[in-house]
Amino acid sequence: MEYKEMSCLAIHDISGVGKCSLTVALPVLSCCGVETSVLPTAVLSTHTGGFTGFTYRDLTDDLLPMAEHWKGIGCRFQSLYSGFLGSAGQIGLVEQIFDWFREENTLIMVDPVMGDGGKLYKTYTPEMASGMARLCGRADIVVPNMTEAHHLLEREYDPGPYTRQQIEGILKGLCALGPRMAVLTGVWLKEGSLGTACYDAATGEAELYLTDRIEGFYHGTGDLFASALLGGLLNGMSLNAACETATEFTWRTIETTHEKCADHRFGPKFECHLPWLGEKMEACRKTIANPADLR
Ligand code: PXL
Repeated sequence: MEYKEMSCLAIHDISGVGKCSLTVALPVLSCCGVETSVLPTAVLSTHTGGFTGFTYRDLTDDLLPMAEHWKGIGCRFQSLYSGFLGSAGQIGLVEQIFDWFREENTLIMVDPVMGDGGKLYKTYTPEMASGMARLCGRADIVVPNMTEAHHLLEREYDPGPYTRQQIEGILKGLCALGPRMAVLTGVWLKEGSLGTACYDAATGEAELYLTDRIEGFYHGTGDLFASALLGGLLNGMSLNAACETATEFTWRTIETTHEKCADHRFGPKFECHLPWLGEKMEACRKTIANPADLR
């Protein structure tokens, strides 16, 4: 099959209510002009962060048969993007799927979804820790929050504030696991700020993108940020430009969620900001003859 520029295989769960993972990745990547195929790792009634009584159907046994079928019909993807995984076994299968679909120019993004606010999610087991670090080692870019980064680096969680030096140390530690690029969320230097930081081991350059902190905890914003970041990179943005754009998109969404939603468990109110994101992507495409050449 012909190789498609701007295509993605997204490997995450699908949570029916509480916008996160695939229900965020699909609309955001589509809005960025990225043709997205999905490999659902599990089907849940809601995400696991804040609701009780959610249903959980594990799809581990379907992962390889689905991927085999795609191999058989000649599917190829420009990027592979993994997020929430349900078990240590699934991590090994995703590694195998990366091996099957990786080509010379494939961009592999791993969002090592494990926890937030210093705590691991209920479904995350200790044996998944080493597997997730190994999976990150197979990626070109990893996108953890501060909780996940500390866990991956086997450091005791530090809630912040952080110094630039600390943040650079974490970014470099993440790249030492194997990926060329690392992007951190939940970065802050002083009261009232919050944002992201990115690092490219090839250039040794680190950059921070800080915004005004909006009080509260917003489920699904990590998935929103990572998906917009990938969209930017596939459109030919530099790591810094993609990180800046994804940070602003996430901040705009949080502002709307803060204003309009009483219960943040139901997910970020991002839909009204998709046109803004789409315009940023289109503006970038217009300046670049062949986005794939720039990666
Ligand atoms: O947003 C991360 C995420 C993804 N998928 C599921 C989750 C969470 C976070 O709580 O529970 C099922």
